[in-house]
Amino acid sequence: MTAGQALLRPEATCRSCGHQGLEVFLSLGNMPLPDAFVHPDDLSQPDARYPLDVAFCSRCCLVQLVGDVPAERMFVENYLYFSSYSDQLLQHSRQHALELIEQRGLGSRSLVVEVASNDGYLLRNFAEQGIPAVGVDPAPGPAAAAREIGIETIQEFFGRDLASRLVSERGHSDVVIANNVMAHVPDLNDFVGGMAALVAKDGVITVENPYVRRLIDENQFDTIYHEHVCYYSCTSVAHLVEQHGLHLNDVRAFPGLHGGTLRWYLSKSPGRSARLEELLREEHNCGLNTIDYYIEFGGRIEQLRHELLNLLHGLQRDGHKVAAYGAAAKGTVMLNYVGIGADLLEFVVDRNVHKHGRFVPGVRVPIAGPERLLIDRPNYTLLLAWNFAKEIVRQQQDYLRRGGRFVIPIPKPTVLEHEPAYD
Ligand code: JHZ
Repeated sequence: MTAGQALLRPEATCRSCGHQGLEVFLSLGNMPLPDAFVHPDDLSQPDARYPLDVAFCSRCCLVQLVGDVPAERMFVENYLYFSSYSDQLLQHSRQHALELIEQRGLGSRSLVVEVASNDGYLLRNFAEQGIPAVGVDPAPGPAAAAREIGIETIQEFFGRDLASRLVSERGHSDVVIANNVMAHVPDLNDFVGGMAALVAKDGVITVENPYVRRLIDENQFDTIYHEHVCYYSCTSVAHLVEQHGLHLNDVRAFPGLHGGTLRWYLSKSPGRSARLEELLREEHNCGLNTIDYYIEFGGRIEQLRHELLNLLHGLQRDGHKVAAYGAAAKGTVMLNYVGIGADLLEFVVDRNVHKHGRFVPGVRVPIAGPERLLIDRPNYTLLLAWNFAKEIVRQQQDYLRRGGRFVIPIPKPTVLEHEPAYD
């Protein structure tokens, strides 16, 4: 496929509406699994690689991957992501919980279920106030961490089966929360059908995910990886949930979270807010609901790839030491797609201790703790976790004072001269 062209795949079926004939607008090639950080004992084994082809459905407007990797391989065998490493995310989640408690009048007789509850980063806020809260998460490490802080966690994938078990054992849920998980589900209708079965007639479901419009507008191509099978807009969410008797009624935007997150509010009765109507209109007017919106994307990220490589090679030629910050899943995609390996980067640092001593899949760059920035003093540090730029730069004042500089890769490779403005 050449840049600026979409390839019709007549055999490919939309995960939401079943339409046959998805239009593939981007191929990132064969990529390793983004969270399969390599243990030193496994360095002699090659990384498993899978294609990353991204398509648009012209019927329901859902952007999605064509092709699946078994979910166990991604979320059970290789999942070292712990939500609690970001203060920003913790604050955001606490705010979300407190708002729900107040608005829904939740108390000791209520039930809150969070799907993909990870290490209990959000449910702890309900538990603290004595509100019954159940987490669902198939990843062993995060589920164990949640139980350690007293959050009841069912270590399974969520779908209709688990929903009906929960209903028969615990009754319907007043609130169902699904943050950064609806993008991860290959069988989307089983997942949304499960949420519809679980939520009470007068209950609410809140779903958060990065917004596909920001992904495209800001070249956030590194958030495209095997774990993320779908990329949502208000239009595609509305189509999806209608099939399950749910109504998309409201939306809120969090521009500084994960590169631009939307929170959608779903319930069993209709009642669209003015701000949702407005956003739906905007999506229509800007062309987000047509393949044309996506078609130039591949060309733009190819350009970004050249610019970033030139910048880093130039720094190296001038005798500078370069490292990276953030062994994020998106970091794996950035390094592998751009072709930044151990020849250019000395190491990647990350706060998540579970990743220390491992290597970034594919490019095999070693991962260490953030203190290495002050010990080794790389002149430039590529900020792979650019979504947390503000939080990370704030923590790294010593590194900056000693002359270190951050390079931000998107929307355009730039050496950061000031504190990032977005929040
Ligand atoms: P972060 C993950 O993607 C995976 P990733 C997942 N599939 C998903 O959907 C998104 O999140 C939402 C570290 N860090 O969150 C922690 C510091 O070291 O952007 C993480 O390893 N210091 C569930 O992996 C990484 O950076 C810090 O101060 O791309 C960030 O990863 C902070 C704030 C983070 O997501």
